[in-house]
Amino acid sequence: MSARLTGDETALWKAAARTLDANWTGTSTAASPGLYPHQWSWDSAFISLGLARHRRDRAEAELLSLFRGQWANGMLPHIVFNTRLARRAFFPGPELWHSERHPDAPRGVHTSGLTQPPLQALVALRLHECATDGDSSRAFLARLYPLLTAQHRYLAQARDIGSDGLIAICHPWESGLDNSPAWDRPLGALRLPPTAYAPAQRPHTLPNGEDYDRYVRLVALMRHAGYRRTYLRDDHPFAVEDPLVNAIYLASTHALAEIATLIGADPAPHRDQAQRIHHAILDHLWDPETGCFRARDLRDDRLLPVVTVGAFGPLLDPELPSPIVRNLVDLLLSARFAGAAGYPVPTCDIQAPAFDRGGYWRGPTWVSTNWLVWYGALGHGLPVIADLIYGSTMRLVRQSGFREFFDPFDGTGRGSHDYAWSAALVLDLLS
Ligand code: 9WN
Repeated sequence: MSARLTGDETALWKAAARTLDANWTGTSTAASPGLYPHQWSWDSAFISLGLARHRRDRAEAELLSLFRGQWANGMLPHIVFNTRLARRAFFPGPELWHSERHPDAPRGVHTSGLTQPPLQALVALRLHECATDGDSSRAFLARLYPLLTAQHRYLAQARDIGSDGLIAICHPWESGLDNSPAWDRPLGALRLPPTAYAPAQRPHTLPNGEDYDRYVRLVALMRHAGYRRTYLRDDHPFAVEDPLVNAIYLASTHALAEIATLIGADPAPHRDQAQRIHHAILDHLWDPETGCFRARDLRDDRLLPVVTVGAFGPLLDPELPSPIVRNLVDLLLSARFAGAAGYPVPTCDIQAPAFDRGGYWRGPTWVSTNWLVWYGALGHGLPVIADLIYGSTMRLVRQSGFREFFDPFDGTGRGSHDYAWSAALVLDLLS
């Protein structure tokens, strides 16, 4: 803990550390006690950032534990199941995915068959930057590097469905922003076979039953096709290029180049790849008419209408042209986002018809997306934006605790309590 923290901040720091301790399972961190008892991919990356400030050994263990679930084709699954828990501890559990029947899936561990935003390389580099023992930290990076490059190779080979340098999500869960209104149109266009699975019983009521049913049916299609690359490219009905997912992919590709340099490997292929992603984000996801980034539906080659917090993802691109940075700052401060929210950043444009202040990823503020925009703003030397988001995030957790998500107008906490990434990212912000 840093000596410069105020009394209030020290109390918050200790509460966050206690939350991470309580969610520690012995080998990794449960995303939230009760609701999400397993290890999720991008949660694990965020959590590792917090652990790095509190229990360095656990930060490394967390990432290594996640990569135990990596498939032989490089795919890093979005859930690694805790096998010590009852099979019914979470729906959908291992029985939806049948990873054990897939030749590429690891033995002795059950996983999902989808992935999530590839934050791990960015996080691994940040872990190194805050390490006190440089040699041991470099040894950790050297151990992780082949796993990270395999993860990125899978994305470039299997998920560049549009052949344009970007990666596509094949399921809303892969975005991490499950029920974002950005996916309403492609989800609504699906003609899906019925499923044997009943809609899940969830402690909070969102996303609604109909959406949830579609999520499960989309998984069934992928599973029946053996999660095959050619099926995903040619036949799978849901394929969307999202600006937040691709900006994370880009930032992690830059991080991979730096990690390569640190451990004496060749950074050039990662640098080339980063250039390709940078240009593709601008060419395919920037809408000059409305001055914002939007997701692209590859199945009808159109930009999706709703503007979400994902529009600010490209701030993670260190080479984002400054006129576009200014556009994003104006949009962020406008009445569509921070200008009308007491506790920014809402996850959907407040003026969009789909905006819902209590609707999970359809409007509420989340600590994870706040952290990403804060980090991007710092990278572009935007202290006013970074301070605004820092202040709003601190007020949220002080007022409502480490909740899963928050009302963007009055800061009311919603969803799960003791949500691990909310605690972890506060530790990172305070450090
Ligand atoms: C589906 C674990 C995960 C997060 C996602 C969040 C939520 C799961 C769910 O919880 O998703 O994978 O059941 O809704 O949307 O971002 O990784 O915390």
